[in-house]
Amino acid sequence: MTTAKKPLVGVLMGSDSDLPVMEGAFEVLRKFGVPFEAAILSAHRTPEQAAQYAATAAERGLQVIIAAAGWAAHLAGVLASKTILPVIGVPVDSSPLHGMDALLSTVQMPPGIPVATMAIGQGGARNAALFAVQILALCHDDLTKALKRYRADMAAEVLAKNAKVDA
Ligand code: RP5
Repeated sequence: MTTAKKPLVGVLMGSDSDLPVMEGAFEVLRKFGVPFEAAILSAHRTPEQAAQYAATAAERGLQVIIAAAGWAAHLAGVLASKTILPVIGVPVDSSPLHGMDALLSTVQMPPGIPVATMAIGQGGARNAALFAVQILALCHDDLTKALKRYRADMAAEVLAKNAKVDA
């Protein structure tokens, strides 16, 4: 999956079973008009290809990587070890431990190789995309404007609910 323009964000998933969790991230990136690519690569099942993806990401024009994985989720950490691009990790709730295992294996990077770890599951997926947009906004004024509009719309939506609160 690749958008027409040259991708700025690479979204990797450890398995195609992670796709439904990541739909929200794709939706956010599309909403902000951020070109992205998505692929299935695993730290365990396709370790060479995952490492190669990260090692060549910057020269291919990517500026941020989002990595989603469940169980012992080493994908984000492995990618982060092969690139100096910011890597955002999404722990997927696909295991019998409901993602707590993925959360800890994604967030508990030893000092030296950080992974910006989001919340478990669909909420984390959406936030990963928003965080990627915020990183890109550092060099893209149009994204800064769009993010401010997004926040204002969100606040207005919340405040509008007060009209319906019967207390
Ligand atoms: C991880 O194992 C994937 O990220 C996925 O969340 C989990 C289960 O993968 P499948 O067995 O469904 O392919 O590597």
